[in-house]
Amino acid sequence: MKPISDLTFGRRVMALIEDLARHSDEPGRITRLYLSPSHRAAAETTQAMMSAAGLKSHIDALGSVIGRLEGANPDAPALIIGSHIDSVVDAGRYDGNLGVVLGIVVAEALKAEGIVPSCPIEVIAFGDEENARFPTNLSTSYALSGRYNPAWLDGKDAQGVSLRDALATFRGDPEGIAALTRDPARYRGYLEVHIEQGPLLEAEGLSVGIVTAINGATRARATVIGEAGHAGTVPMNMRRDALAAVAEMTLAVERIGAKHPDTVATVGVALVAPGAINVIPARVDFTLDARSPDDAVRHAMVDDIVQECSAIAERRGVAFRFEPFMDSAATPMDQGLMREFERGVKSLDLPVRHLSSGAGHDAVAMASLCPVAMLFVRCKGGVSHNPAESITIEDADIAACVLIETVKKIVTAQS
Ligand code: HGY
Ligand code: MN
Ligand code: MN
Repeated sequence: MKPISDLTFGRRVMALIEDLARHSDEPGRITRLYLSPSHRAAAETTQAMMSAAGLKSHIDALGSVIGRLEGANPDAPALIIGSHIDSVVDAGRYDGNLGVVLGIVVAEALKAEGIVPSCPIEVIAFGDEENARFPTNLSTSYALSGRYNPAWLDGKDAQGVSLRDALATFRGDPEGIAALTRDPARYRGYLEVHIEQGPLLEAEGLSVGIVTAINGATRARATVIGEAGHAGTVPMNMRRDALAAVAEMTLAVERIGAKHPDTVATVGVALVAPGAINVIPARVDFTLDARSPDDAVRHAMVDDIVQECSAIAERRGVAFRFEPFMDSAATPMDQGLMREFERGVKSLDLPVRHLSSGAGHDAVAMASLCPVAMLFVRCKGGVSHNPAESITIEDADIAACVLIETVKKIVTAQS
């Protein structure tokens, strides 16, 4: 039984997490949207952490932070360890950040043990995994496999700022995107460690689990247009109330999403206009997030939702517009890399538990470049996308030890 360390790694992980958690665009809570000032600050902090760990680091044209250790043979296919440092609104501090700081801790551990990896190792902090600001889909990680959609540059945030303009403010480079494309032959795999964001590991008393596949996801922006009117004078049967229509549509989304045990469907944003107490809502812009491990089931579910919303709009005399902007296929993890994680978990004499991921991750995009695998870490109550998100220092330590052991086996096996 490899002794679990004296929490040295756990303490280091928590310290780096706290260092990153300082960066937010909202006082008193963590909101770090892609290309925001806090994303820039967090990227610079991450770059400094990587440099201190002995990685040659830079911030790329789209804002991702890249740290690279050349290794004994710089021409050997590289191993990438990564995750994201952007967040949702009022986020927790571990979602994404944990996988980035763990990559840095691995680099520190190899340096401390004087281990020169046989191949290059890259640690990457992606910046647009949440897709919470612009209508994009894992844009900064898809760029590495040459799948950046130029239309993303013209997408606008809630304030009407285009991604292109935000990138210029961030000191990124829209002209440098094509050059980010990597040669798949030069990458042997991508490892991502992430909080589970679900209740299973905690329910079974496990610190870590090995991901088998990531569910597919559809995301869309939708609009209902009714008619503004005086809340005091328009009779109820003569209204074209956009919010009442969207309320009915939201319940339809909930009902259809619940039809299958492993599908989910959510209306996460609903912006009401004009938004006055005595005005019948004229317009509602809302979003749909629908997911399933089975792509055919997901597509059928979304078709059902669109059909039902159209019928509701028809009956209520309002206009309904549906604009999908993400169709992310279900993504199986690479069997070979999963076995590497299994070996790492077993080297600590921990039980091996496989589980699927309901949440999306940069690993979905990285699977278009190279083999990918993920390790999940228990989080309290399975809570995430919530400031109450938390992990224990013991689990942080175990995750670090598993990742260090896994990476050491990979990067020394070739020598
Ligand atoms: O929404 C997700 O699945 C991820 O947190 N971006
Ligand atoms: Mn995440
Ligand atoms: Mn997230």
